[in-house]
Amino acid sequence: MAASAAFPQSLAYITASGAGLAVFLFLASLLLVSNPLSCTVQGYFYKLDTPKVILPPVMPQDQLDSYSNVDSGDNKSQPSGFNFTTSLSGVSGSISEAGCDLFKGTWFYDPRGPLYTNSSCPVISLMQNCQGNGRPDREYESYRWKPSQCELPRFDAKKFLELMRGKTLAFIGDSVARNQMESLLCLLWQVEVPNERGNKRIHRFYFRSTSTTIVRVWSSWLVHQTPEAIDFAPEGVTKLHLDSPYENFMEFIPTFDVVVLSSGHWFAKRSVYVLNNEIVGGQLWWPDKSREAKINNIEAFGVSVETIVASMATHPNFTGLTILRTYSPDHYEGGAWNSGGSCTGTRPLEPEQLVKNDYTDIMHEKQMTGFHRGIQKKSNKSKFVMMDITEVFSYRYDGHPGPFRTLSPDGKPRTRMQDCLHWCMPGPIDTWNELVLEIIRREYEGKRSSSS
Ligand SMILES: *[C@@H]1O[C@H](CO)[C@@H](O)[C@H](O)[C@H]1NC(C)=O
Ligand SMILES: *[C@@H]1O[C@H](CO)[C@@H](O)[C@H](O)[C@H]1NC(C)=O
Ligand SMILES: *[C@@H]1O[C@H](CO)[C@@H](O)[C@H](O)[C@H]1NC(C)=O
Ligand SMILES: *[C@@H]1O[C@H](CO)[C@@H](O)[C@H](O)[C@H]1NC(C)=O
Ligand SMILES: CC(=O)N[C@H]1CO[C@H](CO)[C@@H](O)[C@@H]1O
Repeated sequence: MAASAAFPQSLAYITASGAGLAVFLFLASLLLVSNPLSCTVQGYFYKLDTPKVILPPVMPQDQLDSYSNVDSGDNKSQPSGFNFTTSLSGVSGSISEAGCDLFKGTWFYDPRGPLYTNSSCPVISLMQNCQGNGRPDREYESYRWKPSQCELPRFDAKKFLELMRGKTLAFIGDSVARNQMESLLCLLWQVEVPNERGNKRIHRFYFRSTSTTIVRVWSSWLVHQTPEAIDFAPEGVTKLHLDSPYENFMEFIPTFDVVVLSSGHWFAKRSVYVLNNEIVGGQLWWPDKSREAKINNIEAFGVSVETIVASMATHPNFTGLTILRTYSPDHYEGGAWNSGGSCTGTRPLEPEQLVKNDYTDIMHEKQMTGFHRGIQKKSNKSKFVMMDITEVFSYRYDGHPGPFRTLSPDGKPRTRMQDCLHWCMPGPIDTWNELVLEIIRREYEGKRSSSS
């Protein structure tokens, strides 16, 4: 795929078909709600380490935005206490616990089918309600994950609530975090309807039987962001302070027992990267080509992960368990989200069908590196687990809404822009919560057997 034009914004205008959408995008950008114009097809050259072109990030921009949330209000900045290096060593491998690697295995068909449907769960977002939006096939709902050396049990809502008695689990991050939280709510809903509490900054669902709270805090990048001009970056374009954690979340951290982190896809969006108050790079923003950027968006992602992990690992009052859910693979074929890309699978890929996605792979690698660097700084009693779903879910090109992300007024699915990033519900994303349950079980219940 060729590297694209020098003016990605105008390209985005052209490809965003429909004047209404373009006007919306334009107004939204004026309001600084977010930066909706940035995502477009673009090749990326690596100055620092890899002398190769990597396929561009693709992202269903309007969908990420229309998940209603932008990072909420507060913009107080936080001094950074961390010491970053930008050297680029790779780390790979996956966490194995209790003698069984949960992330090596196979997908299999389970005729029992999913644990809920679009009728038995009232909190499925329109965009994930694939059946409700007319998706004709449903075999994809019935695949389950089998780790090679052990079982991953079907989600047991009662067991989850019992393990989480009196505790709070928080999903922190982007729209994929929201997708996972809604999946968990659907799974739990089958045994108990929660009370909804909270506000725009922090959504809370409370399960009375066990005093368990499920929380969601929106944060696109997990680091501090500001709109104000800095040096040669004007007001308007988002500044990401890669060395400061997202402050709204840090404030609540001591009250969380389990935290599930989700980020990555927003690093394809336009923003300016700031380290130690100095501009070190920009994504889809670099006005002065004579300057050299010190880091690209992929490295910026790695630094952001190190920041958030380190800030949790050194927080004086945090004693909880942090689960870093690795980069969620998307599956656009034949184009990007806005240029006809689609995902048409109806069952998981076979191992020999898997196509490497260089962008996904390097995002995953940087995330791992950031994670390991972050936990090296650990000084408190918190725990960290990497939930390494990236490769496992690379097989699930069948699990996205694709064209069935919404119903058009005539009742037929829209095909103009597909969503091959988020996951249908019910669908593969329910497995993430089976993995979370298993990780929590090992943490709270499996202490005695974990060294066997
Ligand atoms: C925070 O944002 C408000 C407007 O929302 C602005 O008036 C204020 O100066 C900002 N403060 C900082 C520290 O960025
Ligand atoms: C920061 O890193 C440099 C280079 O690795 C090291 O020499 C220095 O001691 C570090 N500073 C702190 C405060 O950790
Ligand atoms: C659920 O999906 C079915 C198709 O399987 C559809 O007929 C029904 O309208 C959907 N219900 C909701 C509430 O989305
Ligand atoms: C940690 O807890 C102590 C005691 O409750 C409190 O004084 C302190 O401000 C807390 N620190 C942070 C960073 O929340
Ligand atoms: C319980 C515990 O070990 N708390 C430590 C967490 O880390 C901070 C420093 O970041 C220490 O001050 C706490 O004592």
